[in-house]
Amino acid sequence: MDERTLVLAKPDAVARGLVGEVIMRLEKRGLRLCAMKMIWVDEALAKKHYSAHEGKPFFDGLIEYITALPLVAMVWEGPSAIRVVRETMGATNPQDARPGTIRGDMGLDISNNLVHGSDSKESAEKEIALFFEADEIYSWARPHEKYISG
Ligand code: IDP
Ligand code: MG
Repeated sequence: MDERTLVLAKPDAVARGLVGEVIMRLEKRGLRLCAMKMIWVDEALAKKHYSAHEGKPFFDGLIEYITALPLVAMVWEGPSAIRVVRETMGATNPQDARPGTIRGDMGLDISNNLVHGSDSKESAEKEIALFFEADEIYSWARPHEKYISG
Protein backbone atom coordinates (compact mmCIF):
# COMPACT_ATOMS: atom_id res chain seq x y z
CA MET A 1 0.00 0.00 0.00
CA ASP A 2 1.55 3.30 -1.10
CA GLU A 3 2.03 5.92 1.58
CA ARG A 4 3.43 9.44 1.70
CA THR A 5 5.81 10.64 4.37
CA LEU A 6 7.57 13.90 5.23
CA VAL A 7 11.36 13.80 5.21
CA LEU A 8 13.56 16.65 6.37
CA ALA A 9 17.24 16.87 5.56
CA LYS A 10 17.86 18.92 8.69
CA PRO A 11 20.18 21.94 9.00
CA ASP A 12 23.21 19.77 9.89
CA ALA A 13 22.68 17.69 6.71
CA VAL A 14 22.65 20.94 4.71
CA ALA A 15 25.72 22.31 6.52
CA ARG A 16 27.67 19.07 6.04
CA GLY A 17 26.76 18.71 2.38
CA LEU A 18 24.81 15.50 2.92
CA VAL A 19 21.48 16.44 1.32
CA GLY A 20 22.40 14.60 -1.88
CA GLU A 21 23.41 11.51 0.10
CA VAL A 22 20.03 11.47 1.89
CA ILE A 23 18.15 11.81 -1.39
CA MET A 24 20.33 9.19 -3.08
CA ARG A 25 19.65 6.59 -0.43
CA LEU A 26 15.88 7.08 -0.57
CA GLU A 27 15.90 7.10 -4.39
CA LYS A 28 17.97 3.93 -4.57
CA ARG A 29 15.58 2.26 -2.15
CA GLY A 30 12.86 2.75 -4.78
CA LEU A 31 10.82 5.47 -3.10
CA ARG A 32 9.55 8.31 -5.27
CA LEU A 33 10.37 11.95 -4.51
CA CYS A 34 7.14 13.86 -5.02
CA ALA A 35 7.81 17.27 -3.43
CA MET A 36 10.90 19.17 -2.34
CA LYS A 37 11.82 22.66 -1.18
CA MET A 38 14.48 24.44 0.82
CA ILE A 39 12.97 26.35 3.70
CA TRP A 40 14.34 28.33 6.61
CA VAL A 41 11.93 27.16 9.29
CA ASP A 42 10.80 29.86 11.71
CA GLU A 43 10.08 29.35 15.38
CA ALA A 44 6.31 29.07 14.86
CA LEU A 45 6.59 26.29 12.27
CA ALA A 46 9.29 24.53 14.31
CA LYS A 47 7.05 24.49 17.38
CA LYS A 48 4.10 23.15 15.39
CA HIS A 49 6.20 20.45 13.75
CA TYR A 50 7.66 19.33 17.09
CA SER A 51 4.57 20.02 19.24
CA ALA A 52 4.62 16.44 20.56
CA HIS A 53 7.97 17.19 22.26
CA GLU A 54 6.93 20.41 23.99
CA GLY A 55 7.99 20.35 27.64
CA LYS A 56 10.79 17.82 27.13
CA PRO A 57 14.26 18.86 28.33
CA PHE A 58 15.66 18.94 24.79
CA PHE A 59 12.77 20.98 23.31
CA ASP A 60 14.39 24.44 23.32
CA GLY A 61 17.61 23.06 21.84
CA LEU A 62 15.61 21.20 19.21
CA ILE A 63 13.83 24.39 18.11
CA GLU A 64 17.15 26.24 17.97
CA TYR A 65 18.70 23.42 15.90
CA ILE A 66 15.89 23.13 13.38
CA THR A 67 15.75 26.92 12.84
CA ALA A 68 19.54 27.49 12.76
CA LEU A 69 19.98 27.15 8.97
CA PRO A 70 17.73 26.33 6.02
CA LEU A 71 16.67 22.70 5.65
CA VAL A 72 15.37 20.65 2.75
CA ALA A 73 11.81 19.39 3.14
CA MET A 74 10.59 16.53 0.98
CA VAL A 75 7.63 14.25 0.47
CA TRP A 76 8.49 10.68 -0.45
CA GLU A 77 5.98 8.14 -1.66
CA GLY A 78 5.99 4.38 -1.99
CA PRO A 79 4.99 1.07 -0.41
CA SER A 80 5.09 1.37 3.40
CA ALA A 81 7.03 4.61 2.88
CA ILE A 82 6.62 5.74 6.51
CA ARG A 83 8.28 2.65 7.98
CA VAL A 84 10.75 2.21 5.14
CA VAL A 85 12.03 5.79 5.50
CA ARG A 86 12.46 5.47 9.26
CA GLU A 87 14.32 2.18 8.88
CA THR A 88 16.55 3.74 6.22
CA MET A 89 17.27 6.65 8.62
CA GLY A 90 18.10 4.45 11.62
CA ALA A 91 17.54 4.99 15.34
CA THR A 92 16.97 8.52 16.69
CA ASN A 93 20.30 8.41 18.54
CA PRO A 94 22.95 7.91 15.85
CA GLN A 95 25.07 6.06 18.43
CA ASP A 96 22.37 3.35 18.45
CA ALA A 97 21.72 3.46 14.71
CA ARG A 98 22.87 0.41 12.74
CA PRO A 99 25.59 0.77 10.13
CA GLY A 100 23.94 0.94 6.73
CA THR A 101 21.43 3.52 7.93
CA ILE A 102 21.77 7.26 7.29
CA ARG A 103 22.27 8.10 10.96
CA GLY A 104 24.39 4.99 11.59
CA ASP A 105 26.76 5.83 8.75
CA MET A 106 26.99 9.59 9.14
CA GLY A 107 26.09 10.66 12.67
CA LEU A 108 27.16 10.37 16.30
CA ASP A 109 25.14 13.07 18.09
CA ILE A 110 21.45 12.79 19.00
CA SER A 111 21.12 16.59 18.81
CA ASN A 112 22.41 16.58 15.22
CA ASN A 113 20.87 13.49 13.72
CA LEU A 114 20.59 14.70 10.13
CA VAL A 115 17.09 13.64 9.13
CA HIS A 116 13.44 13.57 10.09
CA GLY A 117 10.83 11.06 8.95
CA SER A 118 7.17 11.02 9.99
CA ASP A 119 6.40 8.25 12.48
CA SER A 120 2.78 7.37 11.59
CA LYS A 121 0.08 7.99 8.99
CA GLU A 122 -1.43 10.66 11.23
CA SER A 123 1.83 12.54 11.71
CA ALA A 124 2.73 12.17 8.03
CA GLU A 125 -0.54 13.80 7.02
CA LYS A 126 -0.18 16.59 9.57
CA GLU A 127 3.51 17.25 8.84
CA ILE A 128 3.14 17.21 5.05
CA ALA A 129 0.37 19.81 5.37
CA LEU A 130 2.64 22.00 7.54
CA PHE A 131 5.36 22.13 4.87
CA PHE A 132 3.52 21.79 1.54
CA GLU A 133 0.41 22.97 -0.26
CA ALA A 134 -1.48 20.13 -1.97
CA ASP A 135 -0.58 21.46 -5.45
CA GLU A 136 3.15 21.34 -4.65
CA ILE A 137 3.06 17.54 -4.38
CA TYR A 138 3.31 15.44 -7.53
CA SER A 139 2.36 11.78 -7.69
CA TRP A 140 4.01 9.87 -10.51
CA ALA A 141 5.00 6.31 -11.33
CA ARG A 142 8.06 4.78 -12.94
CA PRO A 143 7.37 2.79 -16.10
CA HIS A 144 9.42 -0.03 -14.55
CA GLU A 145 7.78 0.25 -11.10
CA LYS A 146 6.70 -3.39 -11.22
CA TYR A 147 10.36 -4.43 -10.95
CA ILE A 148 10.75 -2.49 -7.69
CA SER A 149 7.58 -2.91 -5.70
CA GLY A 150 5.60 -5.62 -7.47
P1 IDP B 1 12.81 10.85 15.57
O1 IDP B 1 13.34 12.07 14.85
O2 IDP B 1 13.70 9.65 15.37
O3 IDP B 1 11.37 10.56 15.28
P2 IDP B 1 11.93 11.88 18.15
O4 IDP B 1 11.93 11.10 19.42
O5 IDP B 1 10.61 12.14 17.51
O6 IDP B 1 12.93 11.16 17.14
O7 IDP B 1 12.65 13.26 18.45
C1 IDP B 1 12.59 14.30 17.51
C2 IDP B 1 13.95 14.93 17.37
O8 IDP B 1 14.30 15.55 18.62
C3 IDP B 1 15.09 13.94 17.12
O9 IDP B 1 15.24 13.59 15.76
C4 IDP B 1 16.29 14.75 17.61
O10 IDP B 1 16.64 15.74 16.65
C5 IDP B 1 15.70 15.43 18.83
N1 IDP B 1 15.91 14.67 20.06
C6 IDP B 1 15.22 13.58 20.48
N2 IDP B 1 15.68 13.14 21.67
C7 IDP B 1 16.68 13.99 22.00
C8 IDP B 1 17.55 14.07 23.15
O11 IDP B 1 17.49 13.28 24.07
N3 IDP B 1 18.47 15.08 23.14
C9 IDP B 1 18.56 15.99 22.12
N4 IDP B 1 17.76 15.96 21.03
C10 IDP B 1 16.83 14.97 20.98
MG1 MG C 1 9.67 11.74 15.71
